[in-house]
Amino acid sequence: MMSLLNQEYTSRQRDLAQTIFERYMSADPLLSSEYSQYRQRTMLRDILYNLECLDVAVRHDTEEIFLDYVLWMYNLLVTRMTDTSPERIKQQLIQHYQTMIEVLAEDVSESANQRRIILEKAISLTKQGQVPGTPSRRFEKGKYAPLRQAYLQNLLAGDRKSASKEIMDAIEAGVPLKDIYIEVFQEVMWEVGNLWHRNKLTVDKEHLCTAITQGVMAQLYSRIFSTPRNGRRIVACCVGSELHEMGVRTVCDLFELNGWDSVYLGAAVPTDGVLHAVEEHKPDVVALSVTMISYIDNCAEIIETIRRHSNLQATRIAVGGRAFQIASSLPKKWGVITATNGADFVDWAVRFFG
Ligand code: B12
Repeated sequence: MMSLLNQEYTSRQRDLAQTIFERYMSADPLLSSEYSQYRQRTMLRDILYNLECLDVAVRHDTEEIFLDYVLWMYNLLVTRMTDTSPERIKQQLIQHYQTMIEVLAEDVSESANQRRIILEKAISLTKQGQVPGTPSRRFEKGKYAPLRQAYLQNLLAGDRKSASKEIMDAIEAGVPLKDIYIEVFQEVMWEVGNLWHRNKLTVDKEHLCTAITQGVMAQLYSRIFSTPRNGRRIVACCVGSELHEMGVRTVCDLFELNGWDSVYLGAAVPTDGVLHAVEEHKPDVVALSVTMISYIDNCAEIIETIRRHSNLQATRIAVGGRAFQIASSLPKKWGVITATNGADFVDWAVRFFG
């Protein structure tokens, strides 16, 4: 399996992961010959991450959090463990979830039953799992498909000058900035993610595509900041150890384009930091971005902290990012605003604030 995040875990979580690992390995004698020492080590880390995802799903009563991860993991392994057939990977994963059910059944916590139900669903979902085939359909459709394709090819070639020119020419030809952000940058970056997931693109290329796009975004600033100001302000950031900051940067740029002032704090802002920025800048809206589901807890904590402060009651709180496209019921449960992309979020702000 793949190691996702370098988290700090408690000794109880580590013990549990060790027990699951040992039982899993002894349940199927084939595994010790199939798994190299390296794979066994990364597997232990992945079990910790699996347990964490399950915990987040249970804590927020949102099984989609774990089930989305289960399918994503199956697809990832199929393209990474090329020495093992997709059917065998399925068997291994099912055996793994079964072992989790058995080990967690010995746990007497209140949520034991809920964990079992989610893991049983994970098993049936894995049984139905399809090997990923075709590239994402949205990327290849619509009037911006040629521009996306040309821009992506420049990114992959590491050609900053041509990537930038492609975008500047499109703007000169009348493509609105909003579409450049949502229809080109966002769609291309999502496609970069799909290619990485399907093992068609290496991590260095993923970083390259990100770095070039960040550079091109910066070239658009003179256009974005020239819109007349409307006196509104947004503070925006990623929470926990979240590194995916292009989404919330897009949000800020689109708000700037619509006359707002944005205080863009970037990646991985701790709770105290968000609170300090909100107290200092007194925004109309604070926007919290989460991509990796592990940071949903951090987001919930920040919302609670802001709400505890009586002087911040007027601040509207919004959440968004990939995690809330999966856990789509959470924003309503928490009583906060959400939107699936930056443009829809601006539309909400225009309706709400006029
Ligand atoms: C670039 C990238 C990275 C870069 C990020 C660099 C940076 N400076 O941002 C780096 C290399 C650091 C990275 C690291 C990792 N990544 Co990554 N990454 C991506 C990638 C390809 C693109 C992200 C992006 O820029 N998207 C474009 C923006 C514009 O879209 P967006 O974020 O969705 O934002 C829009 C909306 O969501 C919304 N929105 C966002 N925030 C907010 C907030 C509010 C309030 C509102 C209303 C709306 C809103 O509006 C935005 C604009 O329209 C994605 C693929 C994807 N599908 O997103 C994978 C992806 C997110 N990464 C993934 C993974 C696995 C990882 C790593 C774990 C990989 C690893 N093994 O190291 C680490 C984790 C790091 C961490 N702790 O956060 C997976 C996550 C899968 C999962 N099951 O969770 C993805 C989906 C790739 C994939 N298809 O498998 N990654």
